[in-house]
Amino acid sequence: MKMVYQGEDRVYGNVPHASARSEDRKVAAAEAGIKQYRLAVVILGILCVIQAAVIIFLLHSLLSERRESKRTNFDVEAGFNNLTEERDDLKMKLNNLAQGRWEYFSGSFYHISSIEKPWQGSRDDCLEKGADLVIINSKEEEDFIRKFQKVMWIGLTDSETEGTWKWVDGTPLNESYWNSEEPNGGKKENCVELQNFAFENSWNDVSCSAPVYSICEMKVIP
Ligand SMILES: [Ca+2]
Ligand SMILES: [Ca+2]
Repeated sequence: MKMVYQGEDRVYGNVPHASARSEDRKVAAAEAGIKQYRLAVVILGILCVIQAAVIIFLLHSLLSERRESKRTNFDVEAGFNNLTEERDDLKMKLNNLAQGRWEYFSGSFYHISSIEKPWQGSRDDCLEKGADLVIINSKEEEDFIRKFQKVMWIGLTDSETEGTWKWVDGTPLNESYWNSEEPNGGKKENCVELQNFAFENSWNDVSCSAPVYSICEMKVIP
């Protein structure tokens, strides 16, 4: 009986020892599992960050490409519109050249009106033809216009500021061909006609409302 108890003691004495080892193994296995789980979470986190970075990079590239593409399209469209405008302008000028009597000189065509009008009305007629009242830039151009032997409006006025003469394109007067004692009209004479065509100094300031022939200039070569 004693042996039995001893045996039983050994048996009962072994039970907690084996159980503890089993528990240790379970704990170790659980810890290993937790470690693996943590490692997996960290790796997953890193992958998510990399994926997000790749997506942001791709989106940025895509948006940049689209912006660039839009800009290119806009440039092409603007260039096309400019060409269309230039073509229409040339068409109008060619039509007017074909219809009227124009003379070519040094990069421009010139047309002399058949009726006398005030300065502004004459200018409007020139603008309708795709031209403007003549701007005289050189002695050669002054001589060319004098050879028509006609009293004509030119594109020079001091209507804006008395005594400050400006051409119709807004440029100031540098080289002038005033007749002797001209300009002499003060505030009553603000527009200029080529009057004394027999002489190089042929210009006269006169009232803008006077009816006078005019000469248009259409620049074709800048
Ligand atoms: Ca004046
Ligand atoms: Ca005068």
